[in-house]
Amino acid sequence: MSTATKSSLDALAVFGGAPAFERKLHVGQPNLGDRAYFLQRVERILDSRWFTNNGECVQELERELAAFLGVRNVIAVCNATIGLEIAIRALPMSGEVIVPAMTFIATAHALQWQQITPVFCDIDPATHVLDPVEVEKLITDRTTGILGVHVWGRECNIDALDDIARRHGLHLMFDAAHAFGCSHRGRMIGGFGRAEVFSFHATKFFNSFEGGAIATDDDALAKKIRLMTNFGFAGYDNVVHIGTNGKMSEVSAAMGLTSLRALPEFVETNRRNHHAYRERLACIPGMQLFAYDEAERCNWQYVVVEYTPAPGGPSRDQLVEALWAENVMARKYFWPGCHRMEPYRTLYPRAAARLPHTDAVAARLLILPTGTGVSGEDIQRLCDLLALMVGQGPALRERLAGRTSG
Ligand code: T4K
Repeated sequence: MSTATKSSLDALAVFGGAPAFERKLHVGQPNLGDRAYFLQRVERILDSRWFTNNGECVQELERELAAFLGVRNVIAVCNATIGLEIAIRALPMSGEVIVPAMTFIATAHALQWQQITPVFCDIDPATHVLDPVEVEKLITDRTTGILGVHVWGRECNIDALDDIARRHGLHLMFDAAHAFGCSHRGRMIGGFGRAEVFSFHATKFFNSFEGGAIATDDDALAKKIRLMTNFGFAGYDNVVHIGTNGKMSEVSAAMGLTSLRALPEFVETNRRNHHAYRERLACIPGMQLFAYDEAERCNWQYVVVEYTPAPGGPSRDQLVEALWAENVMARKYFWPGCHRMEPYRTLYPRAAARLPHTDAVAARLLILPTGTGVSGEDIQRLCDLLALMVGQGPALRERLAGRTSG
């Protein structure tokens, strides 16, 4: 629900007007599939008294995911962060691993958590994924792997990274947290590198409340990952490997199965929303919508805008402040980059010098709400707000700056 269109700066909520939206429009508001199906699965779980530890729903979800992705093995996990940690350890990576800083902090933490140095590498500013030329420059005799991130669901330059990994004898794996339902050369993401890790967190377009999955075509690696996900148990009272607790619960798997049945609807809504944004943002100077490759399968789950203010125009942060006042909870993912957050800023102070594209892109990013909770009318109103804010840019900038300093 939203209120009437605004036509002057005075009407903006940041200056005391009523917010344009009565309820908050979140980036990452969960999608919900068929509630009745989910509740029926939960009833079954309750009746069965089998709540976790490789239950019926987890097994069914793993089978359906493997078929959907076209990979030999899928191991459901409690979240992607633990999934990354397990896959990294199972390969095993050690020493130094090359990774982008343009990612959610979990990618870097999954390495540093196990005393592996994340060597932050710059991105291609056009695609926001690892620049293979820069990757190769960072290889040392301590490097054991490359951890690419298919950020926004846009696939890495997989072929070039694969070639580098082969030539240097490195492990290649992917953080595919954003890339469920996306493809590379027509093949689903999930089957590349040694392993790929998906996130099914509530904020992802496909969710299992919390959750994730590790996909790999390598049967021996999958066996090891399965052991590691369940404390190393090979059977009752028989521990054969170091492990942790990475298991997905039955209720999460039931939600995953529910989301899987609604996948076409979720993707179509995201695609429609993306196109609506594209049409409206094209008329607003300085707003560049990140483009997906429409020749590939795509989940369209992030509406990523690179905003370059006109001279005298409002800054990205001022726009975010003004949008939040209107109940549009736009985000600045992944500003300021992992390298500028602790402990990395202190541990690796020299990393920033080699990340000019990461810093420049991160300073421009504005992520806008999408998903089944966002309608075409919401997008129109939101873009009308942006047009007003940018159109009256110098005045908005001055009033916001004056308000802060006053
Ligand atoms: N690798 C990459 C590249 C990732 O992006 C992520 C996670 C991971 C690895 C690790 O995956 P997991 O271990 O989480 O499976 C959020 C998510 O928590 C995180 O999963 C996600 N990426 C990241 C991009 O976004 P925050 O700190 O921004 O979350 P938060 O609490 O601010 O929520 C985001 C927005 O969603 C808020 O505006 C509120 C809204 N929201 C959130 C929840 C949880 C809802 O409307 N409903 C909800 O239930 O990290």
